[in-house]
Amino acid sequence: TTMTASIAGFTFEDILLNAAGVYCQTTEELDQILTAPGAGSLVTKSATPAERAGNPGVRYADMPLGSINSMGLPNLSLDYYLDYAIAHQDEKPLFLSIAGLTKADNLQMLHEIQDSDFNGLVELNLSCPNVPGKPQTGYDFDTTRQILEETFAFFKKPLGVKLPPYFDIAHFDMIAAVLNDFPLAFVNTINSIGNGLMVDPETDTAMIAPKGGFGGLGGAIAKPTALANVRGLRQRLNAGIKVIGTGGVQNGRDVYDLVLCGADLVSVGTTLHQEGPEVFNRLKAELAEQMKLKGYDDVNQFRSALQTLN
Ligand code: RRO
Repeated sequence: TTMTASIAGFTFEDILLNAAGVYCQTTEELDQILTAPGAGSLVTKSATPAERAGNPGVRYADMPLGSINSMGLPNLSLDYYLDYAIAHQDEKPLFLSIAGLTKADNLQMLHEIQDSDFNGLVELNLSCPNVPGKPQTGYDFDTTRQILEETFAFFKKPLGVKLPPYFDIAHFDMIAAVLNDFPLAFVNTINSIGNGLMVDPETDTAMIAPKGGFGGLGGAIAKPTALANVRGLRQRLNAGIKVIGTGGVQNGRDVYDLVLCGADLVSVGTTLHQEGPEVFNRLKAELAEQMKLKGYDDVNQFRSALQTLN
């Protein structure tokens, strides 16, 4: 069974990777994703110019519907992840994620990456929902355009953006109109569904501490929104912009559905957090089983092939 994909001239030998934020904060975690059977790549924790501790208190919780987090961008700094990525970039094509708190921070980091020996892909995170006082940039179409204009004026390495989920057809049209004006290698959709609230019924208390309990939702509850965003963007974006599908992957059929909606690669967050890096080989085997049931031996045979009624 063939499960390869290509983005910006890179060939991925497997279509699965971690979702940024999960299992990718330290070299110990990154090494496990790098060597996990079934994982075709990895993305590093979204970086800021300097190390950050993130939000205080309980900041991640699992519920039957999925997960909620308000990590607040804890990370070990761009230099840490850039060093890691350069050291390992000959093993697989890798993604380096950055999430500046300001446009100036993003541009500073992109200059450092441009001037470095890094030759992989950069994922510019425009969708962190959890830093108090910092709205998700991807919901501001003018600011998104401004950042991309200033970025592509000097940045020549393969770049994609991590997007927040959109919930209105007009917003799919508006973000696609911005993105199609730039030579993006990919988009990754979706980041967590921002600012949900989960309650512990035993104690009548919010499940996480920061921001009065508000945090980004992932896992099973995110799947229909992820499918809609992958599909909605695949239908609108230039063919040269590839799509990484993220959200709600628990089993091989979930991976299949994201590919059917247009995903080139598929990333795994909440379920990776629950199961650890062995999840990739399980999902790969389950995807192969789903494909066999449908008579496919190559993911390229059903990518974007979703059928609709009428
Ligand atoms: O660190 C976080 O709180 C975080 C980030 Br940067 C993000 O992009 N998405 C998310 O769910 N959490």
